[in-house]
Amino acid sequence: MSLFLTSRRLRGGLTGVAVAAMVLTTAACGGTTRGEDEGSGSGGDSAGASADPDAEIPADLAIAFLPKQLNNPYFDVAATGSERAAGEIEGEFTQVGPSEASASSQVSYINTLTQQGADVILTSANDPNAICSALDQARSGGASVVTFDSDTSPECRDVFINQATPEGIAEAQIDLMAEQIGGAGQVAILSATANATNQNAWIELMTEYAASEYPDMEIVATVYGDDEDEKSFQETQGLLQTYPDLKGIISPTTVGISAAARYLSGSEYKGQVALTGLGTPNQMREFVQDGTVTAFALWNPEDLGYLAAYTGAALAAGQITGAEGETFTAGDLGEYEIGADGEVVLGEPTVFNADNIDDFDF
Ligand code: RAM
Repeated sequence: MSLFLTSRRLRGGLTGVAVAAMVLTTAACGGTTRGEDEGSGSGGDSAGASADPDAEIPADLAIAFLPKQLNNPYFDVAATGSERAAGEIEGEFTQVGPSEASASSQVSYINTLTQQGADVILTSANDPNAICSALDQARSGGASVVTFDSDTSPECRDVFINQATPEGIAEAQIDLMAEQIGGAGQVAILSATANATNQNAWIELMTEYAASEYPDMEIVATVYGDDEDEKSFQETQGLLQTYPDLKGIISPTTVGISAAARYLSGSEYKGQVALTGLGTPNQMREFVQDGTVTAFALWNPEDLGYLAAYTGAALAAGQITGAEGETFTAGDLGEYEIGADGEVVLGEPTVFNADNIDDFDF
């Protein structure tokens, strides 16, 4: 079983946790690789059987970026990474997507991309299964499909670019909360949408990890802001009313954590109720500076988009088929290896706090 190669641009922060988690995940995922699945537009053969690592990336690849929703600052940053990669390989970049992150809202966009003959579709799935038949058609039509950020079921795409290991992401958030509340008390989770693959994986792992590592920390509720600013703001307010003894909120979504921070910063709970989770430094800076938030985490979404686009190009070129053990080069980020279940891990998340937040601009 091969280990994932991680980005050469690993950042500081969660080293121990994330590296240990990466090894654990690798050991835990066995079984199928993408190469055993049928229907890949890029081949779908066993490792190395039809991959040609030296194949040239053709010019003018039509590369489509389909986020969970438009106008989410996190995906806007990821799109700049994909667009930069597309520029480097002389591809044609387009972004399309729904205004809301509901389960099937991406289907019609995929169908249109298929009709237009997209070569590469990069998408973060709002639901593990809702877009599978649309993606099947796209792949039958010759498109290579790369999921990033939030996966579909593995058989629905060629490769998934995971931002970090789910264990690393989950444990980081629980450890950050434990540090901020002394490891004890009621904690609630403010998530994005109820069907999101990434959110649900992290919530399950956070719950397990908290129960085993911090028995005095009680996760009392999970609520959904649907990655809408106003709904996330209201859900935060509702949590504080419903749970007067609440010690902290974990929001594993950039939309949720920034809305929760805005609510807390203007309320009596500022500095009293801890808030952590996953946020962009640019959205969270003012709330770290005003004392609402001590520390939170994220990866670099631009790198995520950049790696996804290079992966799509490598698939379209035939450099890789999506099978475990294949390697390819993702521009400035260097070489990556495909792990079990057609998954590539970007690297480790970074923890942001008052000391380092000004070093980041995204
Ligand atoms: C939001 C989305 C996305 C998630 C980030 C952390 O922008 O829910 O899927 O990865 O937050």
